[in-house]
Amino acid sequence: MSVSGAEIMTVTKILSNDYTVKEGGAEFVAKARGRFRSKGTDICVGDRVKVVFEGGSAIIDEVLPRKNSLKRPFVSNIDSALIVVAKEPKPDMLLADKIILNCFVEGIKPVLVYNKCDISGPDEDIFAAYSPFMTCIAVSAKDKTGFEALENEIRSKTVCLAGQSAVGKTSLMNAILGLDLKTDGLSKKISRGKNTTRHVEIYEALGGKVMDTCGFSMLTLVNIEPDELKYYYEDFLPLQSSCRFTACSHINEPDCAVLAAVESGSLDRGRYLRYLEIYKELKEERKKAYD
Ligand SMILES: Nc1nc2c(ncn2[C@@H]2O[C@H](COP(=O)(O)OP(=O)(O)O)[C@@H](O)[C@H]2O)c(=O)[nH]1
Ligand SMILES: [Mg+2]
Ligand SMILES: [Zn+2]
Repeated sequence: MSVSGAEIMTVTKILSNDYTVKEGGAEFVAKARGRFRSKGTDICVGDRVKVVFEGGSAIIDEVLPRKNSLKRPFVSNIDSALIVVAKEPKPDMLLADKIILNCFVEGIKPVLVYNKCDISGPDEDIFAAYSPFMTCIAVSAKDKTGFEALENEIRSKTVCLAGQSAVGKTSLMNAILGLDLKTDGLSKKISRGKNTTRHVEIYEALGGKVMDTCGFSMLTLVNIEPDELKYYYEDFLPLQSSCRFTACSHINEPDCAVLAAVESGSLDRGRYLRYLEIYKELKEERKKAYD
């Protein structure tokens, strides 16, 4: 590592204005140039950055183009998002659907991880609704049920654990890595103020990288037209050609095959109602943007 030269490194942790950057065996706590602290140009965990050294300090000088990114959790350059739900706390499937939508828009593989299976088996309705179009695995951080499948989703990849507070993200991280990170579902308290939603940390595991993130709630936060929403519902796509109208949005059009599938019970009603909700939110966001 040359002192005067620049290095391309990965941001692995952000606390206030301290950015931990790593590459190979090297690790520094860097500051970022002022221009990266204004809204919309923030650096996130997962970013590949150019680090320069000035007067003995590491400075982030440039952020390389992102392969992809999520807004919440705010991370970049990931292969997949492990969306964790559990019997307790009650699953927030609207949040899960929004993360799944973000994943499909960004080309990230979403995986549904149903944790705490030692308490009760996985929710059959959730598996029936989601397993037709995405990988769903049932696990327990407590007794390591399902860990072979879970580890296969992590091996040699960069993945992020996402989902509500207290579903067991940090516990899963601990069980996978044999670590002892604080697990009370309240880890968000360790970061301050506006950084709460972006406290993320990367750990190396199974030849890959895992990012533990905090619980959060989420607005829609994808930049798509409401009428494009249907293209990111892989469970609706095979039905599209059976709708009467080619441009059917599956909202209130006559002879809609998606609605018919909901009525007949072959598509999950909850998933469809959340689709309507997200569609409505996207419409409202558009309206705000153009008002
Ligand atoms: N019974 C059971 N409890 C779990 C499991 N995983 C996590 N918990 C508990 O759920 C609570 C929240 O876990 P934590 O890992 O902090 O959740 P996080 O907020 O998603 O990181 C803790 O009390 C854990 O002990 C599990 O597989 N089984
Ligand atoms: Mg946690
Ligand atoms: Zn339709």
